[in-house]
Amino acid sequence: MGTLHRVVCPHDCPDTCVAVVKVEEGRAVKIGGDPGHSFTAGFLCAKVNQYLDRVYAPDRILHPMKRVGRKGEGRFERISWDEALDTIAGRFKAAAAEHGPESVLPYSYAGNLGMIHYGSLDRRFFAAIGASELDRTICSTAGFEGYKTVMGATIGFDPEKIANARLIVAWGANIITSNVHLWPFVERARAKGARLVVIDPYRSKTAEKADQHIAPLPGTDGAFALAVMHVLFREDLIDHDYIERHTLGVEGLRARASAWSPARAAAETGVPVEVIEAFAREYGTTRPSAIRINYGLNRAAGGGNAVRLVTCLPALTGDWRYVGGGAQLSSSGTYPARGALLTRPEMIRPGTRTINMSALGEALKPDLAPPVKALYVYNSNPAAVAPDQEAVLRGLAREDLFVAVHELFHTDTVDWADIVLPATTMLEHTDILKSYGHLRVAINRPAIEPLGESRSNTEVFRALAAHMGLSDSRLFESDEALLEQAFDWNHPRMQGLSLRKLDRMAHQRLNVPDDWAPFANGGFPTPSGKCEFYSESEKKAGRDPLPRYVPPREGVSSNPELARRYPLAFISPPAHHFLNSTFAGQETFVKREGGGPSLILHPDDARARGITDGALVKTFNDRGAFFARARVSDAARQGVVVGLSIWWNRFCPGGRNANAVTSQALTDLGRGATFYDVLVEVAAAAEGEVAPAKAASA
Ligand SMILES: Nc1nc2c(c(=O)[nH]1)N[C@H]1C(S)=C(S)[C@@H](COP(=O)(O)OP(=O)(O)OC[C@H]3O[C@@H](n4cnc5c(=O)[nH]c(N)nc54)[C@H](O)[C@@H]3O)O[C@H]1N2
Ligand SMILES: Nc1nc2c(c(=O)[nH]1)N[C@H]1C(S)=C(S)[C@@H](COP(=O)(O)OP(=O)(O)OC[C@H]3O[C@@H](n4cnc5c(=O)[nH]c(N)nc54)[C@H](O)[C@@H]3O)O[C@H]1N2
Ligand SMILES: [Mo]
Repeated sequence: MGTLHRVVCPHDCPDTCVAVVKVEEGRAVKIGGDPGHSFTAGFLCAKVNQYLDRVYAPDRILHPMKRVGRKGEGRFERISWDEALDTIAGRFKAAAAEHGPESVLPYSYAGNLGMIHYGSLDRRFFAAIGASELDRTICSTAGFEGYKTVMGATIGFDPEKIANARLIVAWGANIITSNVHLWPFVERARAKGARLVVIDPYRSKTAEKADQHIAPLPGTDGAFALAVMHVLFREDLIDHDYIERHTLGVEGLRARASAWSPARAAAETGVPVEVIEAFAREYGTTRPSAIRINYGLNRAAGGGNAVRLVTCLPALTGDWRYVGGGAQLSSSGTYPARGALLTRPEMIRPGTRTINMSALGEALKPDLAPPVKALYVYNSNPAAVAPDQEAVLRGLAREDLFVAVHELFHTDTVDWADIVLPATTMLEHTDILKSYGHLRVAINRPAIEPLGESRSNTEVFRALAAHMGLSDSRLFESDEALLEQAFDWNHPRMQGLSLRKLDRMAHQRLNVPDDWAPFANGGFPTPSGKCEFYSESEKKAGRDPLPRYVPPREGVSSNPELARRYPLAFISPPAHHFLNSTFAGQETFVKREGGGPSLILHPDDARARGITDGALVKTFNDRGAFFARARVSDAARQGVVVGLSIWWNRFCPGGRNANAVTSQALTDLGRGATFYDVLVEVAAAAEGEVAPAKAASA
């Protein structure tokens, strides 16, 4: 008995799975993958398999609340939606009256990637009241800019066709953890003889299963890529015909590469010369080769140029000629999405200031002019995920800062809220989704009624606009109207797709050929129509028209003075059972991640510090410190320590996670965060030195 419904996972992951939910008497009782989905192929990840525990979690926030305790104490009392919305509206108006409307700041990211709940009425609402604009840079803007400078758009090989490749390079990509539905296609290629090479400072789950693991120092990928090109040019392993017809600026690129001999790159990256040479030869002689670039290499000072350099490689070798060859960072540019129709940038008042979300700590300083006086957080957990945590927490702790948080769970950010609003899950609202890791569109219809008094993001913004006394009809559009606006339905790639069909089929592939090689005959969506090694638009913007190596800000060789005090590079990539900080509040997943934060150190680095496996260690630099259990293992290369993330602060001994040591410095392109560009020192800690972590909730 019961009915079957299909919903779409909206979490920030390239896979965008369609799940089948069984509902009995209004209650969801079972969840599984949709076998009819060509990419996700009927299985769900370890996290979403347990999704009903999340939907029906006893600690889910189900009604609006106001703070009753001290700031940061996290004690709340139930109130009505009217009281909550009137309070928020009143505080927004008061802040605007005293300090101007820019003293209101929205803070959101990709807690929900559905097109309407990620960005639509929210953007219109904050533009209408004249709030500060938020530059959403915390994840991918550096890589995006790097890729787009070369390619024109984030379009790459069809991920399903990676099965055709004979060499697969996972570059800063932990496929098994953060893109698991690509893995079966990789395995299919390997069954036909393909080799998988992983380029990652850490022996990730993917690197463990690879044919070869190359471990450069964090933030040095640009030097590695230049040396690969150096060998490709030197040994003439390039596709002259493809370069001649479809690229721009090869001579400039050749000149840049000539300066990066494998020996020079070896010194910078920590990868032996022979390894660089052998990789370059293999890449230069294996067709088709597919580079799965992911965001791991875009989180350092030179992350934009690193991705830009790697993106140049397949045009040099002519890999774009082949189905399944080339590179892929994100498939998002393949979709004819109409973001501007959803968000209406024309509503932004000219001259409105923009605040970079990756420097939230700076933005919350009381002496900013005008100061931020009201913060509205949704789809994000900045107290745990934003860099330079001490600065962020100092800001959130300001008595004069009003904080509203729209959430499902009592996150670290909720601790600092004055007003808390309950949000819905994918089972309870409507949305439409593209993907950044495949080529399907999916529609999400509610399977059950919203739990408690929870409301979706769009619903809240309609209600907030009403409580603010606003009347612009664009602020009140229905979810149905927004779905219609999400895509250019007349675009050739949308031929055969429609809302009506999606309602029937749940998901459809974009109208691209089955055997799609997007740039086999050139046709790059750049200003010149070519693959741009040289970019005139970059030059016009006052930047380097050619890609180059930008070393890490906090590198052992680029910043020797800092490295004397803090000699270890620190990276904090995703833990397998968390999704950023989502799921990190659930006991099941906390247990599967070992019960608390750990720090992986190479045996040599551990020995030099008298640290043994399982010991409590303190990881620190000038910005802050966090505590974790040492895991002594050569999965971390020498000189690099790894703290899989993102833990909730409250479950960390001492109440701080990895972001206590990360910095607010920004990337070369895209103004992005530099989470993996950090130097630290690690020391054994006395057990009594820190307050123990709180236990994970049920
Ligand atoms: N299970 C799970 N899945 C996720 C997420 C999650 O938290 N958990 N997060 C989602 C989100 S928001 C994103 S953006 C993506 C992120 O997923 P990915 O794009 O795969 O990026 P990261 O996990 O940041 O890094 C991938 C690998 O890059 C390595 N790396 C770190 N620094 C460098 C470097 O300088 N050079 C190179 N070559 N490699 C480096 C890391 O050790 C890591 O193993 O995954 C999404 N999927
Ligand atoms: N140290 C370190 N820090 C990092 C990273 C790292 O690798 N290392 N990765 C960075 C990256 S790549 C990213 S993308 C960011 C991610 O940072 P965030 O975007 O903040 O992602 P999450 O931590 O998953 O928090 C999303 C929150 O949104 C809530 N949410 C989910 N759905 C909805 C909804 O429909 N409505 C509302 N109102 N809320 C909802 C969830 O419950 C969750 O608490 O973190 C960054 N921070
Ligand atoms: Mo991300």
